[in-house]
Amino acid sequence: MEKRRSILRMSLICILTALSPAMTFADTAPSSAPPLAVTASNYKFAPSMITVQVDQAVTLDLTSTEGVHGIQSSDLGIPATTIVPGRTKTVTFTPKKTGTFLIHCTVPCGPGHADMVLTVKVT
Ligand SMILES: [Cu+2]
Repeated sequence: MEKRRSILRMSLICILTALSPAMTFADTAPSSAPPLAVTASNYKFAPSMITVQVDQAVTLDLTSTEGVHGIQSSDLGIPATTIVPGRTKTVTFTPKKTGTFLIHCTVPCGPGHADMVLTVKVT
């Protein structure tokens, strides 16, 4: 009986040892989500709305096809970021609360500037 218990214990240790690398990988991976591409132009972001997960790091690949634009959100932890044609700006942030956040373009870019909004849904 004691021997059987010992074998069971050893089996359990082997199973946990075999599983732990995968568990460690899942725990330490900052984000399994692929980067989200957001393209700015006069006077919109495309897509105009993105959905991200709370407490999960997300990376935005920001480009502009027309004009200089920008984003910033203290609610979401997005630093002031200028988006210039011909360059990809990469921003990584981790949303800390759920909700819908409107990010207005931070660069006065022309007549449609006031309506230029990127909506970020955190679920
Ligand atoms: Cu603007």
